Amino acid sequence: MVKISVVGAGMVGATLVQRLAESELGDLVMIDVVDGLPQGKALDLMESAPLCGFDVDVVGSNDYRDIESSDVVVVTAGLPRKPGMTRDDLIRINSGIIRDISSKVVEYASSAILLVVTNPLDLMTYAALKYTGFEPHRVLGMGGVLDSARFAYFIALELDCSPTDVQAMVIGSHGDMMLPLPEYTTVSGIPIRELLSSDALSRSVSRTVNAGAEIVDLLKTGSAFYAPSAAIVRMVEAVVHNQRRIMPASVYLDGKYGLKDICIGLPVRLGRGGVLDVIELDLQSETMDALHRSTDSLRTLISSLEL
Ligand code: TXD
Repeated sequence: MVKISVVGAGMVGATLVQRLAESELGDLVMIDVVDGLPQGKALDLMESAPLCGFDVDVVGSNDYRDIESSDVVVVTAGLPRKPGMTRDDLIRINSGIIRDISSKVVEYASSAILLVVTNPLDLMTYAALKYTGFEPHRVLGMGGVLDSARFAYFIALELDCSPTDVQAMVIGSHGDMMLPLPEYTTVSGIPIRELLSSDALSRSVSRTVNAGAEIVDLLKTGSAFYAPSAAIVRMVEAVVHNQRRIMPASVYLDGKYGLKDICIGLPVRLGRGGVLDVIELDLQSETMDALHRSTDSLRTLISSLEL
């Protein structure tokens, strides 16, 4: 049986475990620092098994020994940015959390694929890669699948069509500098520009870039978790079932796109070994420039990590 561990039993982590259990992708372990939280959520979830009809184990724990021999470890642990906290404060706190978790993953699940969800995403993916010392194809971050799903949904709203018919692509850093790519976005194979006016397209692009903040403003406390957890499931499923699916992920680059020693969102082929390869798109020159600008700003933030 495949074993999947999820670190962080908060909104994203617990919703993810529910989705994974209900799709019977593997046996599940949910870890958190808060005593009783993962145990309580795991028990509640297992009590739904007779009703929902799934037959996998869900264990909640505060002890990393329980992640032993996991095939996939998903990291959703971290603090959200709070009032008064600077971006650098958040980076320092969350990278400390990523460092602790990385050492436990190395100790107990040294052959796992490590999927990072904690924000700021591209930096935390890079930090996890450095802290674990894992091969780059085994460490990746979830950002672009969520951003692309949001872009697809907003396009579907504009077109009044089924969101499932929209194939959208968003690359770049997971944040304000993300790059929704209309030239790689289609609806049932039809290029998006043949269906949507440029005004409607730019509305969809800007709503996509602000989508995380739109949810935070509505919720008042906390951030999105339904779509993020669904995006993580797609990635975990691609690994566990060796689907070789093509989707954007934050990945380590060693020369492709003219970029080195950085993690940023680009399309990859995802399968059992993790990142099977990074797909090189023939980007328009302004998009390539924008991608390089966002890696420049990531690089300045990397200097605030204690690596
Ligand atoms: O697209 C994406 N990548 C994202 C990222 C989409 C949505 C949320 N995104 C980020 O995921 C968000 O900015 C946070 O950094 C994480 C988790 O978000 P969530 O909404 O689940 O946060 P919660 O509900 O506060 O849960 C975090 C949990 C909480 O239960 C803490 O007790 C736990 O993390 N935590 C830890 N667990 C284990 N080990 C350590 N060290 C630890 N520290 C905190």
